[in-house]
Amino acid sequence: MYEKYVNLSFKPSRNQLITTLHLEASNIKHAAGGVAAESSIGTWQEVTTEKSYMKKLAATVFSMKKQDKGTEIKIAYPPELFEEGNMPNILSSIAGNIFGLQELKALRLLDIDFPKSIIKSFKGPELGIKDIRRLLKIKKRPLVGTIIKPKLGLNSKDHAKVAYEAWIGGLDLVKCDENLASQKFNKFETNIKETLKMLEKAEKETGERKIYAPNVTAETKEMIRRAKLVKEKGGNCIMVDIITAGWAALQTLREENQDLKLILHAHRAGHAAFTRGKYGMSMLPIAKIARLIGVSQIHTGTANIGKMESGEEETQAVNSFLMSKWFSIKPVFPIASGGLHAGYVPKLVSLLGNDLIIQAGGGVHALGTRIGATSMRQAVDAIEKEIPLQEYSKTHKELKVALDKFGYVR
Ligand code: CAP
Ligand code: MG
Repeated sequence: MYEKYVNLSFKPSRNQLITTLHLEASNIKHAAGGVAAESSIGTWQEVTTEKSYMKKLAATVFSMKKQDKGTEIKIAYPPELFEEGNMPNILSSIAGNIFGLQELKALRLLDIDFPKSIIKSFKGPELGIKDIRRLLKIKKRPLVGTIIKPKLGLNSKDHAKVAYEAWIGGLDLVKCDENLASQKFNKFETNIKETLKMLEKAEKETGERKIYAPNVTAETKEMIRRAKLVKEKGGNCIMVDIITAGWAALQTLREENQDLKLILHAHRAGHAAFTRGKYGMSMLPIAKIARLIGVSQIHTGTANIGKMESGEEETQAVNSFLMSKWFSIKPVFPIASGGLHAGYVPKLVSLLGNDLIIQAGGGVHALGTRIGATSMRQAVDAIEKEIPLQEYSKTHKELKVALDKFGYVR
């Protein structure tokens, strides 16, 4: 039954959507056919209701390559199978039921190649890398930022004070943590009021533009309300947890952002539930989906530096996609975050390049926010001046504090 969805001599046309998957099963051809059937028009039985006019909508497995472990398969989908501009719908086919098929021992979606017709049905980022650099007047160097820590619990005034210390210390960006919303201890409205006041003060005192990324993650209508409030109060960025908020909500927020013109900071909290396991999807498809919908900057990992698992090659591949030319879809800023500190900056930049936002939470606030912030900025300055960190720390005390505490990596 499922084998009829496999045709290894099939040559997909350019307008087809192509997925690449890693598959493990005892009968590969049957399992691969099952994935193509269940993600397009088929099921486990031939049904009497099938019409000949709809067969052209069937997906086709056109490549099966044996790997050391498992098999890499490629599936071609006619674009008419999907509703253009509807990301949840596209994913409900290509990344929906298939992971639950009993005969599979592993199934991971490694990549999605969207055809032009589908790409054109999404707007992509309202603001991309170029817009962010223009706003900050930072041409080349990596951006440095922090996450307010403790991640939850500070009241609005203390939250704002930490942000001020971080900006005054030299950081470009301050963000809320992924699980801060509008809890009683720090309501969104007072958070915005107090912190944007501090942003203005820090900009005046440093003569530099700064970014504040408050977390608007909530029910969708409420997210829009919060995003509008940020705009009204003079903010330049909002953050959303794209996995827990969901793709439909992100599409709605992006639609609204056509008018708001805010930097859309995408946090990926929850991604590791399915990017790490035997069943799920890799970060590359997530990055493609997020860029297509229209985030401005997105967490993509630290190339196995720091506290979070993320392969070096994988992070490099995801980041280079985010910055690649993709029809008229703007390039997106990759963000490295998680267990980072000033001592890691040279290694991060050597692995991931200058078009990078480097964020450190514990690595900043453990030293005293202002000192930690300055250590991050000095690390980036040292790279720009091509001076080894240890050398630079001899004349930059905050960097020395960081290297003494955390050490550094060549
Ligand atoms: C980092 C962080 C980020 C994670 C996200 C945290 O804090 O704020 O959310 O880095 O991981 O809560 O852990 P620290 P990723 O700097 O104190 O580790 O970027 O991999 O999605
Ligand atoms: Mg966090």
